[in-house]
Amino acid sequence: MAELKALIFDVDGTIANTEEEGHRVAFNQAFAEAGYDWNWSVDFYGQLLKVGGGEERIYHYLNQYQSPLKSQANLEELAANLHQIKNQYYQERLEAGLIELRPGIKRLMIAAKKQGIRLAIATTSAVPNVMKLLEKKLDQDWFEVIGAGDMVPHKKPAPDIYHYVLNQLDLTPQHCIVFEDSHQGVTAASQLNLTTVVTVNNYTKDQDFSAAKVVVNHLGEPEKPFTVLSGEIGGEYVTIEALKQLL
Ligand code: XBP
Ligand code: MG
Repeated sequence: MAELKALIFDVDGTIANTEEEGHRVAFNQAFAEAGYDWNWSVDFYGQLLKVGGGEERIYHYLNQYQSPLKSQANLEELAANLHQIKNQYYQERLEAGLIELRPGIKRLMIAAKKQGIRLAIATTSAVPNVMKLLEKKLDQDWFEVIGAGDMVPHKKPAPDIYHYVLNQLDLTPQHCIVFEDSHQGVTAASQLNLTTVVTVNNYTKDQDFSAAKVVVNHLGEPEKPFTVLSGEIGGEYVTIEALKQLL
């Protein structure tokens, strides 16, 4: 059994349910501010989530669903502008306390730190969005490495962001456990043979997680036990001791 030295967390959908009531609503606010009557419903946004990265997601939408605009505007520029506006609205929502951490996240991070296990972030999301979430709900100083957004050439499902984080930590995959919520995230981590624990959410619960070690509904708390959906993990909520058994 290898020694557990670091926990690496995805952000959106894993640390907090940021998508449905966070990013999605902020995208719609940005469209309205820019004078477009587009509205991404909860279900439609689920389809758009297959495109990682907020700017890339807008560009994909413009290209696929608003193609007459192609002759009137530079779609790349428009996507970049709308993404900037959306990020302001998203950060306002974080500031207003509208986005909560998922069960067990803070508890597990505190337990890891007490045992000298290092913490890192590996996300597709833009750096300022990640920083604002950490500032409001956790503590930026807890994280030795924050791998985010455009720090790497290719976003998840490419493994680039995990390469980057492992390099910065100067660790090999066998000493780390990754936390993800999506098929894209697990695909990114599994290409480096990282051991992955998945906490599903409404958008991801039917995805293929065959490359993950364990799939649970959430990390759980003493008063809110988890449900194991696949794989094996002991106890009623995810603990550092149980994670050590996974390596
Ligand atoms: C989630 C994403 C992101 C967010 C929006 O990635 O796909 O694109 O929806 O983020 P992960 P930005 O779960 O890997 O963090 O607008 O900040 O890009
Ligand atoms: Mg995610």
